[in-house]
Amino acid sequence: MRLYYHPVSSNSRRAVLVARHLGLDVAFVTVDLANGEHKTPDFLSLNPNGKVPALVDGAFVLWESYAIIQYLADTAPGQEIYPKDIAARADVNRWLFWSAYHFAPTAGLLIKERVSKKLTPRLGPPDPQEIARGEALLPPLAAMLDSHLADRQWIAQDRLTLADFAIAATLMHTAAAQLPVTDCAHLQAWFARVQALDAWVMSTPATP
Ligand SMILES: N[C@@H](CCC(=O)N[C@@H](CS)C(=O)NCC(=O)O)C(=O)O
Repeated sequence: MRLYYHPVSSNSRRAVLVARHLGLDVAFVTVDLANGEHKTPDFLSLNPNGKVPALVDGAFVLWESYAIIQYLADTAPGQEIYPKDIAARADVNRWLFWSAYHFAPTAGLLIKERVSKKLTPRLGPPDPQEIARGEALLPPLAAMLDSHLADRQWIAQDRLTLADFAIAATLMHTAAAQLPVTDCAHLQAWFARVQALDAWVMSTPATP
């Protein structure tokens, strides 16, 4: 399999973490976002949205990071991070959808303004209104997750699952995007657990 990604992309990081954790035979191919490689015809033929990550497995091409991590888990024999039991899987899926629909896009407001625009100047200067929006909308989401984690080690099923990798990936930009999550003690303790995993250590770029 080949995973087209960028080391500073949190959506990519989700897929990289899962591939590393599962020890899958995946070749990681960097897409040069700063120079617009993701908008070239070659890359658009893989992902017509012009975004990373994208996964190629033989003739099968898959985009959308959450679909990719589900697929990666389903290809790994004996994996334990994406349950087969219907209710347990639904519990994990619930958090994946929450991440995809609420948490990541909201954090993404701040990541775009404070990280992406720095890396890609053609995106223009930071927009104070978008920063204000992110700063207002993210804390209630973080507080909900924080309280969920008050008496748990992991987000779903009392064990490490795709939900942990999916949500932690977004937090890779906590410092650079000044995400307002640092006073959430339970969330921070859980994030430290994820950061201690080999998959996280192996996936961390030298300069985030
Ligand atoms: N919903 C998509 C989002 C992918 C996405 O927005 N990727 C960003 C990097 S984190 C990207 O490629 N941005 C380049 C662009 O939009 O021009 C997923 O989860 O894979």
